[in-house]
Amino acid sequence: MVTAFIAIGSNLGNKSRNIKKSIEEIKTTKGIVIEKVSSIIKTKPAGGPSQPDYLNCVIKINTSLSPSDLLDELQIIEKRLGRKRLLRFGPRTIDLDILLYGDMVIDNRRLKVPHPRMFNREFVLAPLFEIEPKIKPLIPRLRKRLISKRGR
Ligand code: ROI
Repeated sequence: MVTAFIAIGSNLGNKSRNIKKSIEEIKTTKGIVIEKVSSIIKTKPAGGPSQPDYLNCVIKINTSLSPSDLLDELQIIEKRLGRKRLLRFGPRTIDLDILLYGDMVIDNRRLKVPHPRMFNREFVLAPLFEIEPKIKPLIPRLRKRLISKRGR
């Protein structure tokens, strides 16, 4: 079993229900056990086109799924909840991002872990630190490892 962290965001439709529904779906996925769920926080959209405010949250899971199988499952849940990929960085019904997967550094076309944009996103870091305060001092190291792996 590997500990992983997932960021959840929604800014279309019934945002609170979308987030709760996604957590229910994750909970019933084989190979995933939810350990912790952060508060759901209201946040201003960071980047992208003008769009509604978000609700964001982070969950901690234990999983027996590989990173790519975990990504598959999360994308199936996004589709089931009605996500359509319209615009990059545009508004979305539900967004499920893998932030961390154990201490693995992954950099392929489908998946980058640690999530390369998590480090300067308060809407990710605040709920992450709420449920996993001990991760806070590790953040600069995580970021450096990702950068050295990607060779820039
Ligand atoms: N901004 C906030 N506040 N929350 C998000 O989940 C979020 N997701 C995104 C972009 C458009 C970058 N901005 C966001 O993908």
